[in-house]
Amino acid sequence: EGVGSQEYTGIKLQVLNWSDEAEAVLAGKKVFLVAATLRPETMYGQTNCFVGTKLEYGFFQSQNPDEGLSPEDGKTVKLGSIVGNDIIGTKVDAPLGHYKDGVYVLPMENVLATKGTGVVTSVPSDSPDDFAALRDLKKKLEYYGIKAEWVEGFEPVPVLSTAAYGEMSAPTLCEQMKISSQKDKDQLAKAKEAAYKEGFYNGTMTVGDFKGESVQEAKNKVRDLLIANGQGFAYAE
Ligand code: A2H
Repeated sequence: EGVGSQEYTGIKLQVLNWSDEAEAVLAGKKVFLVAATLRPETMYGQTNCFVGTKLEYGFFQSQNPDEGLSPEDGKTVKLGSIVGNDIIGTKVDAPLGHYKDGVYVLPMENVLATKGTGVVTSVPSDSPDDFAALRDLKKKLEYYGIKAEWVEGFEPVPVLSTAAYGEMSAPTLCEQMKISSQKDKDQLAKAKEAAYKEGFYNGTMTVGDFKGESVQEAKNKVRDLLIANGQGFAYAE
């Protein structure tokens, strides 16, 4: 990221139930998918997790079984890898999330191989990219090879409120800007910028442990809570 670096939070999504393809390889192992986010305060609104279908995902042995993947740890041992497509339909725990029984791993077209871990935890209330991609999947289950139960009932959950866009900044912006799919990349980049600025500088939490506090205050508190819970870690990229 040029000068300086971004403060990410790694979110540990524990696998609850593997997809059939992954089950054959990874049955019985305790595994976390690690998602990189700049917005830990939105984790209350997770509805699913995204991966790129063609990307290769490595599996690493943890030094400490409770620590998960530690990027600073030079000694982590790579055990193998699996292609994103083979983990679609895996059920994972979403830390702090509204959907307590877990959420599903789904495909997204715009996941970059070069950013974070290639795992994106999805918050469609506040991320226009996540909202547009999840809506595409719901419209075209067959085309994307998605089972209805992986998306049905997983609606955007309000997390924070802003004067400009209310409690659903991403759906509101996608409608205002006539964004019709995840392929509208230019418009999505603008919507992302608008949602981020308004949410971060003018947002108030409407749910969770820091309800009523400003997003700016809540952000670090939620990150620290995730770390204290053993469900997250801070890192810079
Ligand atoms: B953010 P920046 Cl609610 N490919 O988390 C594409 N996108 C990726 C990625 C990858 N490999 N790895 C992480 N990301 C997403 C939450 C969120 C995010 C919300 C709103 C905006 C937002 C829930 N998804 O990002 O290019 C992750 O999505 C916009 C700032 O480094 C991560 O934070 O700025 C964000 O992109 C990092 O993007």
